[in-house]
Amino acid sequence: TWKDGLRKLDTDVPSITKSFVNHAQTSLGRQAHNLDYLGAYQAAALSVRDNLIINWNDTQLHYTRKTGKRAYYLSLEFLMGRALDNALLNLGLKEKYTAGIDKLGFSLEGILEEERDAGLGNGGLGRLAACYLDSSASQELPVWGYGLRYKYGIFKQLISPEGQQLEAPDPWLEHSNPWELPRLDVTYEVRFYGNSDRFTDGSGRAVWAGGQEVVAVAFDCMIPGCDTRTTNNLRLWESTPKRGFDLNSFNAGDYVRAVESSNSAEAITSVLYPDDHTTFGKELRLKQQYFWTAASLADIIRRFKNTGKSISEFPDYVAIQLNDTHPTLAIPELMRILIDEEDVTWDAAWNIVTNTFFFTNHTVLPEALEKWPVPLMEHLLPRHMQIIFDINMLFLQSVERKFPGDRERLARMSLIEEGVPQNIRMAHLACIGSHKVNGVAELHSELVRTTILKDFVEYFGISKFGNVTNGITPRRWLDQCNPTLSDLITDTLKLPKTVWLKDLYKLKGLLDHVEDENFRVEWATIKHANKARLARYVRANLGFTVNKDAMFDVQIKRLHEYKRQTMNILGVIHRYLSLKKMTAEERKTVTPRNVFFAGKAAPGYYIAKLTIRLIVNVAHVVNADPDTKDLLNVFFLPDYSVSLAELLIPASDISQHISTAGTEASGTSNMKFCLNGGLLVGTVDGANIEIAEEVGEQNVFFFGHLSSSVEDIRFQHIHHPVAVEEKSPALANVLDQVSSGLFGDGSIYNPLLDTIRHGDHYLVTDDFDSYIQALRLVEEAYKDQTEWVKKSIRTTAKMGKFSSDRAIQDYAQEYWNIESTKVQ
Ligand code: 26R
Repeated sequence: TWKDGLRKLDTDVPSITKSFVNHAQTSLGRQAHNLDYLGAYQAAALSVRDNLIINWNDTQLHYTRKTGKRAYYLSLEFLMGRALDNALLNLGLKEKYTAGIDKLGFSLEGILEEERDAGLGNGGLGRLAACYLDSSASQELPVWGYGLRYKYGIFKQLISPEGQQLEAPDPWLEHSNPWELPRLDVTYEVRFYGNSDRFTDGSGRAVWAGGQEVVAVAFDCMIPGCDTRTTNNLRLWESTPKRGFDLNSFNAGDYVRAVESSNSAEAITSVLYPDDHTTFGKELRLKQQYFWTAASLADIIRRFKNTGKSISEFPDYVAIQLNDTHPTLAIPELMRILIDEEDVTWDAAWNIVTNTFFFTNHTVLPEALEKWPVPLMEHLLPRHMQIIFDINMLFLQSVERKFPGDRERLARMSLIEEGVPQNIRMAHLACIGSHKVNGVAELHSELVRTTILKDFVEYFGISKFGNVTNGITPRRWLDQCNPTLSDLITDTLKLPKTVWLKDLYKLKGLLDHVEDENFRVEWATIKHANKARLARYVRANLGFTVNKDAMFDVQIKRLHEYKRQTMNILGVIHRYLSLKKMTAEERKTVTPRNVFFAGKAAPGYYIAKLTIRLIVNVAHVVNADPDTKDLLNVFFLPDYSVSLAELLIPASDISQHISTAGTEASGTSNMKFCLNGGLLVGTVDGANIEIAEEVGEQNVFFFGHLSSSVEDIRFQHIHHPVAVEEKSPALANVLDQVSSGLFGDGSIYNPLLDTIRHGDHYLVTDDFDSYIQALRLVEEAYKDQTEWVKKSIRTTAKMGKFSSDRAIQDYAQEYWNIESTKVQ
């Protein structure tokens, strides 16, 4: 019988070696004599996967039987990184696998290095989605993720000897992906183009027909929770041509055209757009968005209908979180399905929609607010364009009733921005179609309420607009990336590891040990070992020698003007110039510092690429100068990724989060550094503020103007410009040195330097002196190592709030209204 056939897994060491060998032999067709490390990784992954699949099957069956409310997280990006170590830790099997694999002559550490990162995201938004999946499973919440299975993830970054960023494709599936299950049984057809004809019966219904159809195929990825059997699902869609796709071309003998059209179906999920915080309005991206939201909604509705409940109960059983505006087409798509296919009236449909969706905004930068040209939408999705116009008309009528005669307000709030062409404002659509809207840190949520959605707060009332401060998973960002610190914490708190990992507020117990010298020595020794580990990586992969006894100062994030990597490198130059002026005696008092940068620039972002170039060329000069090379070194580590972050974060003494106040919605790496005992140098922005509230301002190096003055300062820049020389002579000198060729042909950098000399939208000039002062204070503080280590411990101890478990519980309770449920 079926039952007799079911596998039960034993997890003792002999069973683990047996399962590993079985997979090498019969899944991979390999033998002991020809099993290399890549093969060993695959065998290990398949063996671990067996555990995940069994838990995953049981979890899904449990959800189906229980039929309570579920939540779905729609994100165009999931920046997952590697899966094997994470699965082993969450299953609690790492030690046994280490032993079992060791017996076969492999090291687990070596095996883990063979895995490619799943880089299906750009930065903060994508990694946040990954942390939320880990927390949902760990908190035993019925949550699925929905995304796209890009054939190529975020590009591989190469740096030329001149310091230019080059982009290469990331064929991450090349070695096959053991962590996904192709579900050829789960497919949906998705239509593009064609015509939409409204019924003439006044029902508001329409028929959308013609155009092209493509097929979405599901690939399921297992998301294991920590210390629980709950294993949730991340469903990623792949686009394939519809069978018999463009058969007409075949019949006409035009084989090549038929193949071309099949290529165009596959193009939809071929590549992740590498743009971060800038919109381009590309048709293929809009196609991606619709393809993904249509397939996901069809899947969600099919699952709901299987429960036999009436469609009016949909919001009682389904909550859908929109990760930024990228999935906003889900709103008109659900309207379309309800009205055209389910025969629901407009008002009832709108009621269902606005009780189902929740919208998170992740940035207030104007250039990052999505807009789609009306003609493009009309062409690609004619029915959705009609629905959006209808939503807009009814909405504006209602605004007019509330604020009679306020024409300007109507223009500001309209879903349509006037112009040639007209544009659809996706954030407005996401806002009015959602039950609640939230920002990702206190300051950011307040900016959402008072700037980009101010009119909507006045219309809907304040209670629709909340805040959920971001969080990070302590499993990956402490236990996995810093195992020795994790062990020390476990020993010190005298709690089982999974207890504090799942209740991160328990870390405050570390405060009782701050005065214990032995503990402090162990703490510092671990930081030092993590620096040595990073130094070995840099030596082996880049060929540079890194002084592991220096202070490690790290800034790793996407390159962007608002994040001000430029200010950091100009600060480095300032320091270099000061060191050059010192006597040999004076230099002896200086703390050696290694400054690390890593991050990718959007391929079309010229200024960001120039910043990389400047960093690389400053590194060439500074690292080679005999006067300074023992005191100051600069490293740009190419191809930043989740895995590289796992190496860098545990090694940092300080990290830099220096965005112009009001521009970084939250930041999440700031939390990761602090969790690993690194201190912050930062502006009063995003989650830095809440971190300082938790750890105390005396443990954070704050500087710079506050967000409340930024607008005024920008106004001054435009109407009463003051030269850099007057505002910051120190900065003016640095700019002159760059221009005059200290780091190679200075003229190359003028377009970058001019952004500061003229306009200076990101206030580098205004903040530079206080930035340099903050770094001086860092150096002072670092000299007292005893006090420094105390600060480090106190910082880690106060990170409880920033666990993504807290964040996801907040969403579950205040937004989705879903409950934890234990898999039997
Ligand atoms: C191209 C356009 C549509 C686009 C705009 C913005 C594409 C991608 C983005 C990325 C934005 C939304 C993003 O990643 N924002 C970051 O979200 C993090 C998680 O909430 C925050 O920590 C971080 O501060 C914010 O910049």
